[in-house]
Amino acid sequence: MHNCPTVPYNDRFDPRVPPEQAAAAFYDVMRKRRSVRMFSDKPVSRETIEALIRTAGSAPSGANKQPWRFVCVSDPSIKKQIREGAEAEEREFYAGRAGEQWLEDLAPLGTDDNKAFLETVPWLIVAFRLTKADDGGKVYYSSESIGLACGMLLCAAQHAGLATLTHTPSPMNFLNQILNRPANERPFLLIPVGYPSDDCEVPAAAIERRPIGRVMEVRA
Ligand code: IYR
Repeated sequence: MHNCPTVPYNDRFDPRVPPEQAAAAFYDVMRKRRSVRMFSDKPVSRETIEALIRTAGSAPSGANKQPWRFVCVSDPSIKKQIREGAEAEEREFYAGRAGEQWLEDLAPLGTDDNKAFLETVPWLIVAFRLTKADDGGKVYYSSESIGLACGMLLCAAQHAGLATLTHTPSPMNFLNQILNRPANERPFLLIPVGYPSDDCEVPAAAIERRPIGRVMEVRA
């Protein structure tokens, strides 16, 4: 690294917790995550949401351009508009736009075009990918970058004891209109964040994870 000012870094790791233990503990938190579609209306503080967004915003990004914006909605009238916009798209999706194969693949999840949870849940986080930086400059690997940021946001929410869904009504441009976003912002994911409802259930069919041997290949 030439001509690049640096700061010490290796003092920021805690040598007392062995990685085996820390990794297993984190896995234990994350393995319990499920996509939730039955939310409680129990409030979540703005402070909590801000910490989740700070975590997301700490993700690596191409040339550190941070090509993301997270619009956090708790206003009931905006949540209602988002529900209506999403349900309008989903009605067409389930009525045929998805095609037979896709609908067949979704059948075990039991999803449909009713998205009442978009109004019940205390927060909707709408992740927008920036196609250009706010100053009009270039961004790099923006899909990878915002994907990483959203992944970290999901981890942070799970770690905080909150449930999430990665909701992708398609197309999602209605979110630009409702949330008044500029042309350099493309909706990427709609992430409801809250507590599961008391009667929350999730599809039994989606519980199985592929075994490690199918997910991981080792060359040691
Ligand atoms: N967006 C629709 C359909 C849907 C698509 C996929 I791929 C899923 O994993 C789940 C649902 C909906 O939210 O119902």
